[in-house]
Amino acid sequence: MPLIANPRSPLVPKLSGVHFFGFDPAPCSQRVGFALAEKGLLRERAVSFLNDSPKNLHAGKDRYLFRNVSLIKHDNLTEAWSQIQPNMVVPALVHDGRLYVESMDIIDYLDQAWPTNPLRPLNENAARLCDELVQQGKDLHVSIRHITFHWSLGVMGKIDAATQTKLNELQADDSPERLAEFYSQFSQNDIDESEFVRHLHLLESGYATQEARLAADGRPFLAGDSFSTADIIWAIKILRLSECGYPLADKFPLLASWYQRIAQRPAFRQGVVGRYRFFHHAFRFKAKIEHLFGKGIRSSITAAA
Ligand SMILES: N[C@@H](CCC(=O)N[C@@H](CS)C(=O)NCC(=O)O)C(=O)O
Repeated sequence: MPLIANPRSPLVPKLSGVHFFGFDPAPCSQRVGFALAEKGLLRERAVSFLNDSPKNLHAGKDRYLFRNVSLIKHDNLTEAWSQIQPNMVVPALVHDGRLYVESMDIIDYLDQAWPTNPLRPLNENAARLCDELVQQGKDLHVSIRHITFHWSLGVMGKIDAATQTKLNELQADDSPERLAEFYSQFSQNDIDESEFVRHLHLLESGYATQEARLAADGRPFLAGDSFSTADIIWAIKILRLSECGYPLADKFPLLASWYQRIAQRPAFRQGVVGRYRFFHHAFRFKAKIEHLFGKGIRSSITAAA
């Protein structure tokens, strides 16, 4: 559901130009930040997501206004956010009063609206493979959520009973994200360690597929000769795992070199990592300390091997 035809939020129709609602450390938001930067759209300034002062209703040409939805402060678990994104997750994007949700659909929209530097390969076979890899990446999103909460956020990812009750009330009955169920189980320690390890293995089998393809023909990008949305979604998956202390280079060396190349792209530096240096380093530091004490993702890999 990329376009929400009649948004409930009174803010949406007031916005002109591009407004990106996101949270810099969140992987789904980072995908869109990466794509916007690849399209040459510059972040004009950042405001809080509901800011409706007249000077912030309009974003200039080839620019976007960043509207911060803090997942730490649980901005996403509010009525106001549910009126913009009914599944209560980030990101969302408004372009000239039209509201788009779902990160990969937003990227497809950007690709059509700003056709220079296409993000979907022009070659038909490569485009088909790109779609397949994007779908594989989307399917693994729930694994990234489990891994992030377990090996990165820990207790910081738990919510209290009052927030849970509010979330249960606000979440749409048919929400595919099942955020309320996830928070309830996670906050009450109802998810067994083996379930987190299962998600890690699912992600690793995705990494193994990419590694094998890179080994087969030395291709520079995941879908072939050109950079594509497949590189966007998979690079962000690796960024998240690297912040959990995952030893990618030891386990998947070709994928690690590919990732290094992607991470050198100016759009990745500007649109992704440059936006949240503090959290990026804090997550990595936490993972290093845990490793020193024999905890964290590396010890789980060793224990499961
Ligand atoms: N299918 C959605 C998934 C979005 C999603 O899960 N976003 C996460 C951040 S990566 C989120 O907002 N989680 C809310 C939370 O953790 O409270 C998309 O691709 O846009």
